[in-house]
Amino acid sequence: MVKGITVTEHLLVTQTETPGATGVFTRLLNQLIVAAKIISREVNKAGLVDILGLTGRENVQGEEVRKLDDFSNETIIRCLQPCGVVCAMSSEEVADIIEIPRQYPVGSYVLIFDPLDGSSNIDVNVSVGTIFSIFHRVTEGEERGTTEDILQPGYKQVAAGYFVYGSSTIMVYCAGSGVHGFTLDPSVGEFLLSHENIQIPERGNTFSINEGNYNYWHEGVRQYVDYLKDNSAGHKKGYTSRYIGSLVADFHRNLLHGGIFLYPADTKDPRRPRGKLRLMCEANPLAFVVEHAGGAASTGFERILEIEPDDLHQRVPLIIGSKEEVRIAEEFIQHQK
Ligand code: AFP
Repeated sequence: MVKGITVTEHLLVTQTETPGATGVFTRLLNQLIVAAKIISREVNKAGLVDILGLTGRENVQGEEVRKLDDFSNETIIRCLQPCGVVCAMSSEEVADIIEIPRQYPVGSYVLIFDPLDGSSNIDVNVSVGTIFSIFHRVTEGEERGTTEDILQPGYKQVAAGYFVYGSSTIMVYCAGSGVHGFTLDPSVGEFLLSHENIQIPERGNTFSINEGNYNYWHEGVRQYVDYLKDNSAGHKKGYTSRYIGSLVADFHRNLLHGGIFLYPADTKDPRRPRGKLRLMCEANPLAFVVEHAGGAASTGFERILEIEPDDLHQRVPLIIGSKEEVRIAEEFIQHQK
């Protein structure tokens, strides 16, 4: 497809080629894109809040000032709820399933999202993002969606992707045939095709992990990271470390240039022995994207996309990136089982 076409045009062309497509999926993604444009606008203004003296709960227009993660969450819900495209939603910010109110029609899809991933970085101008995952509903007979519709293994995703609000705002999505990237041109307000059919290099020399947790890792992870840093280990090229602390931004860099991101299980916080990142709204969608781009995503022991979820906010260890790098990491981790 021609570089520079809008994401809407790209969706229309690819969906027209999909047998049985009804247009509902295109409408869902379009609504999500509208929400992301609104969030992007607010993220870009985030640093102005203090300059304008908006330290209380109200801004100059007398409107309530909300935290950006709450704002992003509400924006996505407001853009999707009334459209009749989803039967239920789930968000990192909301404990329970998000139901569709009775006054609105329900649709045949389920949307799971992390509205503002990396939000603790906002104050210091670091890139943040929105991650999304889309499934078909599975319940029949129920009018509204239920938890059963949300708790599906990642291999059943119909589409997934993310937005990064960084030096530019970009969108990367995969609906089953290729991973495509679009960059927001703020002068025309459109996402334009900038990265068609992204393929992650099979090897990469970047590793991304929070090394502050070294003493809390299991032995296999420690040995793996020691190996990456060992100049005498016979690596073709030396490894380099890059860790932003904003999953979408770390993931996006490694997707384009190759490399590996790890957030392993650790013993730092006994309340989350399975790691920090969430299966449904972080690991699954990025695993779907990376596999379609030729990479891999694992817990160290199993493929992320095959995990049968048991909780909306289930956490998992995440090892994701270039296929060969993930394989080597698994070898170290499994060896220490
Ligand atoms: P926040 O959304 O609270 O900033 O968390 C970000 C995140 O979920 C993910 O985007 C990062 O990769 C990871 O946590 C960073 O965690 P550490 O600060 O423990 O390294």
